[in-house]
Amino acid sequence: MSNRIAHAGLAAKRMSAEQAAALIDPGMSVGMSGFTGAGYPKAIPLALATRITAARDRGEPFALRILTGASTAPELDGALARAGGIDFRLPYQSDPELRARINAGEIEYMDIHLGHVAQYTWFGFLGHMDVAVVEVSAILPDGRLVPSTSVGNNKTWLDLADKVILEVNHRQPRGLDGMHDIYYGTALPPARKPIPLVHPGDRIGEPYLRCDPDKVIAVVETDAPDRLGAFAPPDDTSRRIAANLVDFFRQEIRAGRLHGQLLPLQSGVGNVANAVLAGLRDAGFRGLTAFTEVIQDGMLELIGDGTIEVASASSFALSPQGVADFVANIDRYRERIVLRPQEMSNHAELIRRLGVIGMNGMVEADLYGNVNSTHVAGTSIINGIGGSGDFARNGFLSCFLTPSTAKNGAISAIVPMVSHVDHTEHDVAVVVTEQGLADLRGLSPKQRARKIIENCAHPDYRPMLQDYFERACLHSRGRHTPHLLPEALSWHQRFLETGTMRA
Ligand code: 0RQ
Repeated sequence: MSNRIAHAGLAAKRMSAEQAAALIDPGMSVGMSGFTGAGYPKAIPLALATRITAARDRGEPFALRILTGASTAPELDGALARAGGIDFRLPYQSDPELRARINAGEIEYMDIHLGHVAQYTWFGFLGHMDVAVVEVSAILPDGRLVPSTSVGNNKTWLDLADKVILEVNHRQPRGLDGMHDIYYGTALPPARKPIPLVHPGDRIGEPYLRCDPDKVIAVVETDAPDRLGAFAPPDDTSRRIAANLVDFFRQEIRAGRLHGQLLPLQSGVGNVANAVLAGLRDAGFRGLTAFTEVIQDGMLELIGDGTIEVASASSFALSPQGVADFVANIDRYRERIVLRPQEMSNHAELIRRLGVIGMNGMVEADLYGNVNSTHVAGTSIINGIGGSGDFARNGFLSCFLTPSTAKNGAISAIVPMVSHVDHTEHDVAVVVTEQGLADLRGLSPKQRARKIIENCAHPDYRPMLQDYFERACLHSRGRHTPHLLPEALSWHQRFLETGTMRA
């Protein structure tokens, strides 16, 4: 028996990925593990893609509903999308092949708050789940599962799917055992009870996933790494964005609205997020905590050097160097990292109770503080809202960060009106670019507009925004939120027609 599969009944269900993939039929709703490129099944989706391609070559339709934790990797989203095997997908995704097919109208994609996915599935809002395909790092003698490098929605998929297929990945470090905290106390309204978590490091559940062995129809062994990208080092722009935010935190401490250890941090993915974390360390912050969904390199470094005492998340998104450091020091990290289901990492009740500081990237913000995190020119999806909305609405402070321009200056990240709204003006407290920071708390729409133009817009676009705002104020004779409706989206139109928003 494999030393990772200690349950005799489940060991007897071992088979190849091809045999397991043959158990998944066209039209099924499949819940897969995986969150930001960690802990996704590595072999079955590839085998499934081969099977789907063969079926389609024979002229037989074969497509699936695919639900995950968040983004996965080319072996899952990429391979299935390329095979034409996905007809519906949720939630967050970031695979280029999948994105292209969504934007080509071939795949229906539902963008949904990461914190809503599990409860919507329990409510029955997302339909029936036929099969769960979940990567784990080991199976215990009693059939409980040692989770892998992400937890995501695995608990919900294992509970609700009719059948379960497990991938046991020998490459995942054994030292993951004990890092997870799976809370089984959730209930449906009106029977819900308060969740007993009052500090990011609290362990309120158990380290293992429960799974009815009778539901398991296949166990596939793999030995493959999570597919991870290397992060570019912070550039000058992201360092300036980070410096502006760190200065703001210092002012908040001086004003008595934050204490020296701040409040639990949530940090989005990407180079700007990494730069902000490095900026906090360089500024001498110590004893911080994180209540976030993803631990990426910047956060791991801060946990390693003691800047962050404890971090709660649902997954990792590490570069190969980050993985090497994590594996080498896993016993130390296990004391400081808690991996939870995303229904906990992104739970409104917990984010509100802990007073989390949300720091997320964005595509564009408008004069009044509405934020678009997901769409180019209002129509093409990039990745999805992910967890940003969970933190923006419920956090102590919601900060949105971006370079002031994109595409070598052809696009302004500050526009008259956003072309798609993910976070409304009511959920956005702070907008930060390399130009400066706009603190929007307690301001009316017109006050916000002046601050965003002055502090955040790129100098090339500032006069254009000023001109738009002044004419809008004149034209609307002081109305509450001045706009020139025929012009409000003209910057996006100009970009589509001429390749630049510049007039
Ligand atoms: O595209 O690579 O083709 O050039 O968007 O932009 O500047 O590399 O920044 O990696 O931080 O991503 C909003 C997408 C920013 C991300 C977004 C283009 C730009 C580039 C990426 P190219 P950058 P980042 C926790 C929180 C939503 C989910 C979230 C995101 C590409 O932060 O997905 O916050 N957020 N989750 O050129 C047209 C603009 C643009 C633009 C940038 N104004 N117009 N294109 N781009 N601004 C994590 C999870 O929830 C899992």
